[in-house]
Amino acid sequence: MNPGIQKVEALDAGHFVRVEWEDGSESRYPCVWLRDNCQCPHCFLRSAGARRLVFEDLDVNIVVKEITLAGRKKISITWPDEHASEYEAEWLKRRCFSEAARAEMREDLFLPERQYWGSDLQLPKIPFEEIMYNDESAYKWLCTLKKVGIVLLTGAATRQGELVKLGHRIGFLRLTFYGPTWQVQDKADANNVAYTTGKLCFHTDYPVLQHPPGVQFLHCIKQTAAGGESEVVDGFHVSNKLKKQNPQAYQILSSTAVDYTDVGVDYCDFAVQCKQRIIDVDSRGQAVRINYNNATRDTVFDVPAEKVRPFYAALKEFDDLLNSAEHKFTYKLKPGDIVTFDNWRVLHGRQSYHSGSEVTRHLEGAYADWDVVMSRLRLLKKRVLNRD
Ligand code: OGA
Ligand code: NM2
Ligand code: ZN
Ligand code: ZN
Repeated sequence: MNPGIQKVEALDAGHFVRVEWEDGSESRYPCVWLRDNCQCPHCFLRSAGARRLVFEDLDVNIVVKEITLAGRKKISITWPDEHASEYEAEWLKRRCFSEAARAEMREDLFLPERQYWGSDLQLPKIPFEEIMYNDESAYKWLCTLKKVGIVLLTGAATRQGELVKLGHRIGFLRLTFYGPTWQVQDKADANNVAYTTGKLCFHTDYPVLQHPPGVQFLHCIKQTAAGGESEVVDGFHVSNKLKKQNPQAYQILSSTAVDYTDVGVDYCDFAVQCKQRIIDVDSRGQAVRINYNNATRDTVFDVPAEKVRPFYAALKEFDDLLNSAEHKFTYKLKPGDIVTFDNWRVLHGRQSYHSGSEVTRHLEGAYADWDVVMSRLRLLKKRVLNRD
């Protein structure tokens, strides 16, 4: 860390600046980018950490007029209009355009590392108390949630309201039509299949929303004696398996827009419709979000008739892989447990249980957005790693 600069020079008729570091390595910075990112108070609002420079004022063909090295830790550039910019060595180093430096920055900002799992999952567990009061534990919780996709918090009180506290710990919860938090229990005239005693096959929650909740919390307040076991499966791991086993099925599921519907009343009345691909992929074809809930998949299916059966065949292959003993992990929530999981990656289900006159099973649920969770994770990381 803290590299010094050996030498600076302009290259390519002033369109690039080349920095030679003390360790002999070099970085090249395009001048248009340097001018765009001038850190002076005129161009950059320090208090907001944001650019003040307006794009109209940027000359995309700009070249340097003069460049000097100021004591190994800073470079100064004078532009053709005499505007002066200074850049610190450390700031430049972190923004190096080499493939390796960009990969490092990407990892630092987005923690893309994934640990795939199957029935061999060692369900990560942390006491609820610890993550609430200890920053290192909270950091560990969120890192594991990102990397593995599921963490069980243990020992919470067996009453409603613990998830609201958890929401405050990260920032805030995601409000949906089912309310700020919601009660999973057998209800008369249930407005969702989750609010019955029936089996829930593997699903992600809320694919009917354009931006489905990234993270889900389920707090067990009361658990029934027989049945009601939980199941989870790593949707990204299974997607990789499907791609290898049946590329055609993967292609269909990652390209067909499936209609979802949810109509009813809860927090307020709602009539939600959305089209989602069951396996959402990035530009490199890697699965980034599973959108699958068989209960809310619409009867309306906006595809040509001849594409229907091939779609069902593809979904059957995926569903069979999800349910294979090799891939799924079964456990039973105890009162005081809070399961936290990546709702874009982990599909979850539950076994049916018996209904009675009295409520024998009660979970309180809530959602959070990945933006909020990752934001808290970055702040905790900074606090935990900078404390010596
Ligand atoms: C749900 C759900 C799981 C359970 O409410 O969406 O998946 O164990 N519940 O009841
Ligand atoms: N609940 C649990 O997609 C869904 O309908 C998931 C949502 C009712 C808030 C269930
Ligand atoms: Zn400036
Ligand atoms: Zn669910």
